[in-house]
Amino acid sequence: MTEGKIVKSLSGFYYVLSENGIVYQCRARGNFRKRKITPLVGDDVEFEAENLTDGYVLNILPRKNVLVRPPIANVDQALVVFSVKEPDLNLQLLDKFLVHIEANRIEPVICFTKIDLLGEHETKNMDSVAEIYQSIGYHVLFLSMKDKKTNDKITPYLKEKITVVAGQSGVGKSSLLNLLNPSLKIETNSISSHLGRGKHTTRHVELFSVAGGLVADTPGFSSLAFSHFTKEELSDTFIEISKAGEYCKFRGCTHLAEPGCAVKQAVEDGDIAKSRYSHYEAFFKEIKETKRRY
Ligand SMILES: Nc1nc2c(ncn2[C@@H]2O[C@H](COP(=O)(O)OP(=O)(O)O)[C@@H](O)[C@H]2O)c(=O)[nH]1
Ligand SMILES: [Mg+2]
Ligand SMILES: [Zn+2]
Repeated sequence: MTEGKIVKSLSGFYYVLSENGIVYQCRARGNFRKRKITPLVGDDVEFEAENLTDGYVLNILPRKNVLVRPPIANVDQALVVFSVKEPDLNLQLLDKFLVHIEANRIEPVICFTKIDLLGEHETKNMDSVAEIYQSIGYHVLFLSMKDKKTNDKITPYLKEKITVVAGQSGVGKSSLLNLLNPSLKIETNSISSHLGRGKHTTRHVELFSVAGGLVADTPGFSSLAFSHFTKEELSDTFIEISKAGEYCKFRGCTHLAEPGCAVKQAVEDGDIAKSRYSHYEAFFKEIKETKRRY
């Protein structure tokens, strides 16, 4: 019996990458089937295979986490890709992605793309945006497909990790993966990821070997609904709000209108960015309204 990692799942077959770098086509066998556990891409498994095409997955090793959309286990990291232009940067959407990523206990790396489209003044603006996120503790990368150094900037983050790529359509996710691994030849500038969910495309999930790690070609966090969130979980996922919140006068302070709120004070003092706080308020409202509907 050998250990390996499922890198692709298609038509009842699981493709297991073994430690020696060979991929074995396997079927599922083993007691996890009785327990109704389905092997997922990203799973570490024990398997046996006498040849390349007739292997068996026998056991699924404990999972660190499970992402639902797309279905991937053991995700370490998410590249949160936002273009600074075309489409314009939307900080509320960025914070929404971060909230969902934090809730899944996945490490985000913020990638601002298309920086070649910025003028000098806009570059300064972007520096202050980056500072907001860096001061929270996030890694922020500025990337352009037209810059040869882009590859070197991002490669160190991918090594030995499972990474999903998150972000709106058109921000440059596919271009980025192609740059990192030209043999992938992923179609760029396509809106098919939206429209193609119907007839032909089974949205199969696959992990590609990129820069010594594994990267999912499927955009991570395709659903950003708050239906599974509680209001408490929301403040936990805003790292700096959760930290400041320890000093609020009341336990369970929502940081909206209570007296002695350390979060509101921190916003006033400029220690928490106004944009971040107003997105917290907006998401809080959204969660409240979602709950009311049920
Ligand atoms: N100017 C500029 N355009 C880019 C950059 N990265 C991607 N693009 C363009 O943005 C469009 C969308 O890119 P794509 O990779 O398909 O985005 P995706 O939908 O996120 O996968 C394409 O026309 C790319 O050529 C960049 O760094 N600079
Ligand atoms: Mg794409
Ligand atoms: Zn408070």
